[in-house]
Amino acid sequence: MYDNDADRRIDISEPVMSRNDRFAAENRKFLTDRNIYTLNLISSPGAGKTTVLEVMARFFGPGMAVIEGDVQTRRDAERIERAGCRAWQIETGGACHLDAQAVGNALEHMEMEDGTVRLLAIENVGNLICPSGYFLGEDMRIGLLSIPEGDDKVLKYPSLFSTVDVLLINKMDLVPHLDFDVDRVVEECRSLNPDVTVFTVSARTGEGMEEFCGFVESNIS
Ligand SMILES: Nc1nc2c(ncn2[C@@H]2O[C@H](COP(=O)(O)OP(=O)(O)OP(=O)(O)O)[C@@H](O)[C@H]2O)c(=O)[nH]1
Ligand SMILES: [Mg+2]
Repeated sequence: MYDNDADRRIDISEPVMSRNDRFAAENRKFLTDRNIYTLNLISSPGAGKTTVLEVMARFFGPGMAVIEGDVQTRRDAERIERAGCRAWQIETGGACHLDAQAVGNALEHMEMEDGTVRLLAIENVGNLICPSGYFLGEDMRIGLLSIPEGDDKVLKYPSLFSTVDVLLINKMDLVPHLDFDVDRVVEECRSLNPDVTVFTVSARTGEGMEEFCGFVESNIS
């Protein structure tokens, strides 16, 4: 039985800010204070996140920095550095997603105080499910889907595709070789997420990449 003592009541209507969301809010403040626009790239393993970022690194040059999330190895960070941008690798040691605290630790080490960096891209661990529940403090969430994965994935993984700002369909050069209905994917994504912006690209041939990079650039203040 509860009495009327207000001190003993818990107002369950008050939203509970999760631990991750508090770290994400700190990241957001850190980044907006430095005028850095932030992307969170999410896809299954091998959809082409790093290849897209390599193209972006050549477009944005040292104005872009990258945080790479992988279970293990520095391989993706090394690729980004070779493409001309500074990169910080987070090895999660088993976790299937990045969380805001890990990103915050990386931000403290990245030395972005000189004002050169206008754009930060975070490549999440390859996974269509776990990363979607963790806000990292980003301004734009990008979901990548590549042609070899199949055109049925959007409704099978709604936690991601209902929360993305941008749907990036990659490996368009493979459309002639595989059964992939691009219109179906776009339609299903819009059914979950009417405001989503869609780009069709090939990071390998460069098709559509200038339009995509231009769109990202137009969002940077
Ligand atoms: N044909 C084709 N291959 C691509 C394209 N983009 C990436 N690839 C290839 O797809 C493979 C995986 O690309 P990555 O960029 O490493 O994929 P990822 O999403 O970063 O992978 P993880 O970091 O392991 O999750 C590589 O062999 C790329 O060369 C594309 O547009 N077309
Ligand atoms: Mg990668």
